Amino acid sequence: MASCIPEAANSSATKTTSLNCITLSEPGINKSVSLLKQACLDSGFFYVIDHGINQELMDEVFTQSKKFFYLPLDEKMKLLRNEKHRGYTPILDETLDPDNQTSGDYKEGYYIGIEVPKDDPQAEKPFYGPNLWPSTDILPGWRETMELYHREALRVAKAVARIIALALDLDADFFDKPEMLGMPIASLRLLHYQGKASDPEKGIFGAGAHSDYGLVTLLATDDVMGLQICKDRDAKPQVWEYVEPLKGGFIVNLGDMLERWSNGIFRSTMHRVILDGRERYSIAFFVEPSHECLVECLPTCQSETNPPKFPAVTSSAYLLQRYKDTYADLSLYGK
Ligand code: AKG
Repeated sequence: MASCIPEAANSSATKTTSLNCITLSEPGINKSVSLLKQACLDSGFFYVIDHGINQELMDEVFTQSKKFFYLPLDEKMKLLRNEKHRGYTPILDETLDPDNQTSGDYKEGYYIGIEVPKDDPQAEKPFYGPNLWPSTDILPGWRETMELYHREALRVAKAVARIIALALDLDADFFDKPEMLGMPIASLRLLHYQGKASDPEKGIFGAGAHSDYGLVTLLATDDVMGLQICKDRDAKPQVWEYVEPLKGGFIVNLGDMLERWSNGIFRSTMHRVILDGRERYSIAFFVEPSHECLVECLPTCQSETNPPKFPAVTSSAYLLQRYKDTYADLSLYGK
């Protein structure tokens, strides 16, 4: 198994999963297609290395993220998320698994999307619009760091999407089309778990069990363990395994839209965050296709005996519903 995690680390913790490691460097691309395909059919999670984002930039995003979350709550609340899902999300704002949680997720976050100026007609559409930015007096250089990382992470996601396309027997540029990743709903989300210990029995989680919504998610984490995946959502009891952090690499998982495109062949795997009481930071980059993109079963994934399992849906309709199901109403904050 082509894992990036040394053998000793894998075997010392029995409940740590082993993930395939995909390189984005040219000489390894053919091998990457088969490793990625195997991972997509199995756990829906894999590591990505050699992605070309330098460690200084990754470190700087974590540094700037900490600076933001260290601000007093009233400063952060001035940037409370808006109806476009940009800005600050306080502790308990999101409840990813309402059926099994007794409170919201014990995490705070910050959403940054593709910047669409207010006077651009596209800004009318859900999820497009200008970002909310902390003042440069308080956090100089913050916006520049996040914008650079957003561009770089999108470049990496598009490279991963090309390998996914090949693994699905499609042309490599299948997801590059304007209606797909031309103007994606690509959200950088800074996350901070303040250290409340999780207690699954009592319904308390850093992040409740969920699958991601879009095409792929690139996740960078600090070295605090917390992410768990459940490969078989129908198993009783469910079996959860930790995913080991990988410094400098991304933990990548597939989202629901890819599961729908592939007729359930590629897996959008359930995951959650369980905390042992330590503080934890992570940086997620969610890649969802353009607003109007119609997500429907690919011709290569259906046949007479295997008809489409999911109805076609547009990217934004699917996302709006999922956000509605999991976020507190903005009116709770007097908005
Ligand atoms: C999410 O925000 O969807 C996550 O699953 C975050 C995972 C993590 O922080 O490790």
